[in-house]
Amino acid sequence: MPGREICNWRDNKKIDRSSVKYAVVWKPDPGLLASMPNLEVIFSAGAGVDHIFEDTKLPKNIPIVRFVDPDLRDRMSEWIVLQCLMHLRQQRSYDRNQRQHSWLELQQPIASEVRVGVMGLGELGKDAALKLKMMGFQVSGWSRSKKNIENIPTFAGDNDFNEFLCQSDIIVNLLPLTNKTTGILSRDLIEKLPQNGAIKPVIINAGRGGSQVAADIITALQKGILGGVSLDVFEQEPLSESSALWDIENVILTPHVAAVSSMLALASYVTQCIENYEANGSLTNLVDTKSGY
Ligand code: NDP
Ligand code: OXD
Repeated sequence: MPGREICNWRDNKKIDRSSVKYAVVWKPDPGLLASMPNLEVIFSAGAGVDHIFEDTKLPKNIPIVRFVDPDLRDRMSEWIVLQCLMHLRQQRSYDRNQRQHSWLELQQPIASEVRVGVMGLGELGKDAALKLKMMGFQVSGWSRSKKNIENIPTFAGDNDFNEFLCQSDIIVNLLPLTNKTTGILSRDLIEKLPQNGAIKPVIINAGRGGSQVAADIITALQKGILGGVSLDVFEQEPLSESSALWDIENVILTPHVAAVSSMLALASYVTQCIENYEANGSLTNLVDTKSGY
C-alpha cells in the first residue's frame, strides 16, 4: 500500500497509537486495541476470531473483519481430506506394520461405505464437505441455520443434532469457538456416534481446541468407543508434553497447522478490504459480535 505507513507492533512499540486506523491481529495483547483511539477496523489474521474476544478490554463498536480466502479454504480442505483418508485406509496401522516388517493386508471398506458428518458449513466446512463428497464419502453437514448444498444432506440447530450424529461415522469439526460450541466434542456426543458403521467412530477437529473435551476423547479411545482421532487444535497450545494424547495408538496430532494463513494472501485480502472501505464505506466478512463468529 504505497504512501501508507505500515508498522509491525512487535518491532516498534513506540508507534503513535492515535495514528493507527487499521489493525491486523492474531492474539493481540489484552488492552492493546483499546489503546488506539482512532482505530476504525480490526482485521483478524485468521478465520477464527475467538483470539480477539479473549481481550476483555476489546473496544466495542469497532467492526471486526475475518480472513476469508481461497488459499486458506484450500489448505483446510487438503488437511480434512487427508485425515479422513488416513483413517479410512488405516494408514497408522500400515505404518506400524511397516516398522515391524510385517506384510499384512487389513480389511478395507471403500469411502462410499463411510458416512462423514461435517460440523460447521461456513467458508471452510462447505468446501471440505464438497471435496469429501468428490472422494466418494457419504457426506452430510450441520450448521446453525439450514443450508442447501447439492447432493449433501444438511441438518440445522439443536433439534437436528442427534439425528445428524447418529448417521456420522467420522465427525469433522469446523465450528468457530463460541459459548455454544465450547466442549461440544464431549462424551455426550461420542456416545451418540454409531458403533455399527463400516469403521469405528472417528473425530477430526480443526476448529478450536476449546470445542473438545480431551479427557472424554482419551477415555473413549482407551475403551474402544472411538476408533481414532485427528486433532490440529488444543485447549492449551502448544499441547503439554505430558498429555496422554501424544502416545495413544491411532491419534494423529498436528500443531495448529491445518490451514495456516499465507501472509501474501492475507496482505492482499486486507489491502482489498481497506480499498473498498475507503471507496464506499463497505466491509465484507464482518463478525457478528453477538454470536461470536
Ligand atoms: P464460518 O463463520 O464461515 O462458518 C462457521 C460455521 O459454523 C457456520 O456454518 C455456522 O452456522 C456454524 N456454526 C456456528 N455456531 C454454530 C452452532 N452453535 N451450532 C451449529 N453451527 C454453528 O467460519 P469458517 O468456516 O471460515 O471457519 C471455521 C473455524 O475454523 C474458525 O472459526 C476457526 O476456529 C477454524 N480454523 C482453524 C484453522 C486451523 O488451522 N486449525 C484455520 C482456519 C480456521 P451458520 O452458517 O448457520 O452461521
Ligand atoms: C484461523 C487459524 O483461525 O489459523 O485462521 O486458526
